[in-house]
Amino acid sequence: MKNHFITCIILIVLFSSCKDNSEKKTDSENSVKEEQKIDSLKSEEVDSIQADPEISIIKPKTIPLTDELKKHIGEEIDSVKTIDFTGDKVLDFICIAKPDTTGIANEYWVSSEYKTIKKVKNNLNTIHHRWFINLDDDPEPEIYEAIGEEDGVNYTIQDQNLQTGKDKILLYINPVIIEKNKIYWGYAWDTKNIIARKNGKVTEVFCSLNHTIERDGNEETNPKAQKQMPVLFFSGHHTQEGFQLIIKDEQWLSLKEIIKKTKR
Ligand SMILES: [Ca+2]
Ligand SMILES: [Ca+2]
Repeated sequence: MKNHFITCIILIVLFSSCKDNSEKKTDSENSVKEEQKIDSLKSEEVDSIQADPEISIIKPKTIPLTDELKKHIGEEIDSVKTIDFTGDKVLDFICIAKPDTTGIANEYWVSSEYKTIKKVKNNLNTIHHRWFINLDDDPEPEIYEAIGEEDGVNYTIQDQNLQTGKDKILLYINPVIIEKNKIYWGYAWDTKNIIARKNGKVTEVFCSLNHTIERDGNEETNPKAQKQMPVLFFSGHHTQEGFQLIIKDEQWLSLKEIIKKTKR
C-alpha cells in the first residue's frame, strides 16, 4: 500500500562495470529525467534504521580452532568461524576443512552443543560471501549469500532447516546500495547491511519490484520459482561506478510478501 516511501520517483543510477558481469540494461533514456538520487529514503534514515541489532545482518567471525572442535570433527580443519546460526543467542561454529587439490573442502556446521547440523562441500576458489539475518518468524536466521564466478554471481536469501540440515533458496535478488542518497550495485564486498525495519512483530525490508535490471552473466537469470528478481536495498559503500538503470516504487515488504508477489 502507499506510504510516504512510495513516491513513484524514477531513479537513474550509475552502475559499475561488472566484475560479476551482471550487466544492467536501461529503458530509453529520453523518457526519464536524470536524477541520480533516491529521494524516498535518505542516507540519514538508512543509518538510523540500521541501529537495531535485531534486524542487522551478521557476518561470521573467524576464531581460533579449539581442541573440542578438533576432537568433534576428526578431520584437519583449516579455519573456524563463529555465528549464532541456530537463533538461540548462543554462538555456533562453521568449520572449514583443508581443501583437496581442486579447492573443494568440507564445511561442518556445528551448534554450540557440539552437534553437527550440516556438512556441505564448498569450492574455495569461487566468490563466496555469506551473512545471516532473521527475516521471518522462525527463530533461526536466514542466510544471505553471494556465490559464483567472476562472470556471474547469484545473490540469494536462503531458509535453513536445522532438522534436515538442508538449506532452501527462498529468493534470488538484485542487491542495490543506497549511499548518500544515490544508488549503486550491491557487490558483496561493498554491502554492509540489508535495510530492514520492524513493523510490529513483522520484519520488513526496503525493496522494489519495479525496475529495469536484467541479469545476463553466467548466473541464474531466470529462477524457476520467480517471475522476477526483486531489488533489495542495502547500506554500504560503493567502490565502482558505471551503468544506468531505473528503479521505481520502492516499498517496505516482509520477506513473505516479496516471495508471494514475485513467484510464478
Ligand atoms: Ca546458536
Ligand atoms: Ca528465520
